[in-house]
Amino acid sequence: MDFPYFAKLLGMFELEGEPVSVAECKSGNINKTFVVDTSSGKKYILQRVNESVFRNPDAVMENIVNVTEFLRKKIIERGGDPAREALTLIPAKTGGYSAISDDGGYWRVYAAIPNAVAHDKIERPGQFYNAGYAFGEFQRLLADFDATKLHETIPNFHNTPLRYEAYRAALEADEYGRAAEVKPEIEFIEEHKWLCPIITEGIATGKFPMRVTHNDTKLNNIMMDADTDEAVCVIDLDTVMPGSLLFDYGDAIRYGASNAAEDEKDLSQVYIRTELFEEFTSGFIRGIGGELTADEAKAMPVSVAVIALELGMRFLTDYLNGDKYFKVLYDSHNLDRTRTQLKLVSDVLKKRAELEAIVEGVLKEIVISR
Ligand code: GN1
Ligand code: MG
Repeated sequence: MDFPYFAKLLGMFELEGEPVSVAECKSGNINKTFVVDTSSGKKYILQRVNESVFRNPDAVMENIVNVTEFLRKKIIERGGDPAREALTLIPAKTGGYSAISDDGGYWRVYAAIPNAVAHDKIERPGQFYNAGYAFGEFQRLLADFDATKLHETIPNFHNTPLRYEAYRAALEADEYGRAAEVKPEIEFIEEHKWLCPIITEGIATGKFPMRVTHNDTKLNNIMMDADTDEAVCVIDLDTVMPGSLLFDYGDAIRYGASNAAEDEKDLSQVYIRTELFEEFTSGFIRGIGGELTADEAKAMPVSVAVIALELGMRFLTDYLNGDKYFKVLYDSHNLDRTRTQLKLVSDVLKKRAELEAIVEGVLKEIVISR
């Protein structure tokens, strides 16, 4: 893909000015993302939706349009700046918000959010509190969104027992002859498979209410003000679907409170930083306006282990299947990622009582300050 390729593609969207440069943004394991500078000074984010992951990209776009419109109204009502705090999709010249490139790719363009950055890791105290607040608030703002309007863009996305079944099927097939080298991981998953049904069963019995959730709450899915670290906008709405609060909470902590990156090879560096756990929890519960049930609160720490195990199994499944789902930079990338997630599972379980006490402490503080 060279500059003329992008110029032609961008010509299909209503941009202000002409594109002058296009640079790939490497973060993100699924879609391809590019930052576009234009002659008008406006910046844009160009994305190719991965259609082997999102089988119905039109449904993804419909969800994003609906959710974004809804959030934009709420942001205006509270006196916020919708140009910064809500995503702005750029219309395609032929209608809608997507265009197909000559090679058949499905593309969309967002206006870049000025003076905001996405962090891959926590750099300063307070950032993770802000992230927690933003993801909590995201659920609160969507509490009265009509969930029947949402397409299920990836069915069973956080169905952990089904993720286990998929992993077992990949293991049995062992198409790439990789099963022999993952014996310790197989054993670990067997020992911990009791975690799999915790959230799905809670949903089935009504213990954990269904909400509209983000479902991919990595730290870098929040744009933060470059100067103040204030959380400006929640991005990557591709997987917004009905779900449990615990999906978003567990996923955010397993990523952002980990001391190391998702593909760290030195496992002694991989553990949950309890001070970050506390920051996020405090922000999240406040962001959601304290509107969570006692059962949800109690399950917060263990949900981190559930989601880490789920993602560990997803990475291992992909490793066994020949690395077809997640972008990989080297042969054993998915295996390294598997190992960090499994390490987090054991660390969370080891610290479970301490983490539960932190959640209780945060809840008490909120009750007192009310
Ligand atoms: C993928 O592309 P990205 O980084 O936003 C994945 C998430 C995983 C994450 C792990 C649609 O998200 O579920 O948690 O990688 N998204 C999809 O890094 O599968
Ligand atoms: Mg993302």
